[in-house]
Amino acid sequence: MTTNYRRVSDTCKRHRRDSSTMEESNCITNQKTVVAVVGGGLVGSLNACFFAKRGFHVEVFESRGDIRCAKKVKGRSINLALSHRGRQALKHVGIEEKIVSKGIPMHARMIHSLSGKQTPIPYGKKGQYILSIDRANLNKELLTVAEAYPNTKLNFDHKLQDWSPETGQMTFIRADGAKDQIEADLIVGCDGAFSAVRKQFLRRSRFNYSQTYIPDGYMELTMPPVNGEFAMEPNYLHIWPRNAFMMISLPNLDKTFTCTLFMPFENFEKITTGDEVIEFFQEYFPDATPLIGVDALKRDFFCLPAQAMVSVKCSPYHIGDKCVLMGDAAHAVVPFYGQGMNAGFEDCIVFDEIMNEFSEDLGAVLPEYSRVRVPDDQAIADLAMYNYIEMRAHVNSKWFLFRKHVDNFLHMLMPNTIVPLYTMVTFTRTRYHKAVEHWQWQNKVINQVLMLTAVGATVAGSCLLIKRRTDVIKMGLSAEEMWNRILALKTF
Ligand code: FAD
Ligand code: EGU
Repeated sequence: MTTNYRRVSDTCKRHRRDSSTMEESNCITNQKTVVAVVGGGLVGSLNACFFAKRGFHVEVFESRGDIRCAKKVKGRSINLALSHRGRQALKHVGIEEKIVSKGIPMHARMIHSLSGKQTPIPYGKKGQYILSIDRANLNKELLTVAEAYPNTKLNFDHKLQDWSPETGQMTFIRADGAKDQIEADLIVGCDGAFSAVRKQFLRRSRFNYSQTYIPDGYMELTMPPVNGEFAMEPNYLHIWPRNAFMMISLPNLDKTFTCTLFMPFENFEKITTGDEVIEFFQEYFPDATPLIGVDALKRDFFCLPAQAMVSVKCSPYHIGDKCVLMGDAAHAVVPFYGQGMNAGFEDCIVFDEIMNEFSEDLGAVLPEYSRVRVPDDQAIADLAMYNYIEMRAHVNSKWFLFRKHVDNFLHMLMPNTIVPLYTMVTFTRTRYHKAVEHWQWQNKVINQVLMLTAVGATVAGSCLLIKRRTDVIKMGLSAEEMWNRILALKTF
């Protein structure tokens, strides 16, 4: 085996030298700090824009090839919910409109009950909506914007193998097995949940790290158009809440929907034949089954195995003035709040704000970034995990509707005091940990109000009972069921 080490001066350092001899006015990289962004995914490519905007010399290293050259993967268009925090970050680098124009607004959730009944629940007022965005397209656009800066270079097919916290020297492996050694002043780890940059953090003292796999896997299925039109109402986030099973569906520009089925691996494993798939879907998602298509289901269910979901927390996010983690590399969250990318994008804004505050003094900026951002990322990681547990424990479609109506009703009564948690998370830049604090406070208030209401209702009910001993069982909910629900509210 031959290992070919390219010299450091072949890459970054060369850029520095070249630019000093070039006459072009936009080559101001002479003497500039070299920032290596490891990972050209969503957060890496956006971060490259943030650093490029400041005039740093930016090198992006991505292990895969250029996704803009990749052939289309037909039938699988994976989408994401983009909300306020993510949009604000895109705005900072001037591409909010470009991205938003290719997104599909979702003004409400559409809850599908087992019987096929669909109930919309708005996200908020008219202007409050989230966007369904094509992940691959977003990544492509971000790469193109980053590349347009003269002081940015994209290096595909560069997989980080290791790096040195002492020197900042990185070793990359190329597709042909060749190795590249590259030096940078600042390494920004945006290489996702299984970050290679983070490995050096794990070797250090006083670095906190935890990762948790949830028992569920997810599987993405495509719902094709019907007669050239969307098979369901397009401007909604469709949800089939079934306790341990859940399906979520977001619209795509090509009039398909991407349905994501969340289910314990144990249950995935029990389904081994095409007929069992149909049986399962007919039982839990009868309305969606013909729309996805029986034949497609039988085929696609076995195309790819269910994917795992991991929650990662760590702190601090930096090593000296040399390296910092952002996005999933710093905080992978389970997808049950639709915030992973949004939080990663907000990381970039927060870092940018601190860069302004500390005049780009990396020795001061990096510790401050860890100090400010860790509590917020941990709060959203906890919230997402909490919502996963909550949805599994007792969220069927009726309960989901009930909870959202209670939230919205109280918000309507006291718009400034009671703000639903998802509203603070999704439509504001309230610090995640502050949103949690406010939520815990208002839950106390809500519980007290509900308790009083329940007591009042019980008293009133008793009076009625004494007056006329009619059939109380006629009420949709038994008193015991109602009481259990009120108790369950305490955990929200
Ligand atoms: P990634 O997107 O993982 O990118 C990391 C990049 O680094 C990749 O391009 C990878 O090739 C590269 N890389 C990895 N290792 C190396 C290496 N050694 N050297 C060089 N490059 C490397 N978020 C939302 O905001 N809204 C949603 O609706 C939403 N839905 C989701 C649904 C599901 C089912 C899942 C699993 C996640 C969802 N998320 C959502 C979360 C979102 O996908 C992530 O938070 C987001 O992709 C994180 O971006 P990133 O750039 O940090 O990491
Ligand atoms: C999961 C997977 C509804 C995309 C959380 C809501 C999600 C998304 C919710 C996926 C849910 C759950 C919220 C948004 C969003 C809701 C939210 C979850 C987008 C509390 C592509 N979640 N998601 N909450 O309120 O705040 O509608 O894969 F089912 S968007 Cl789990 Cl707002």
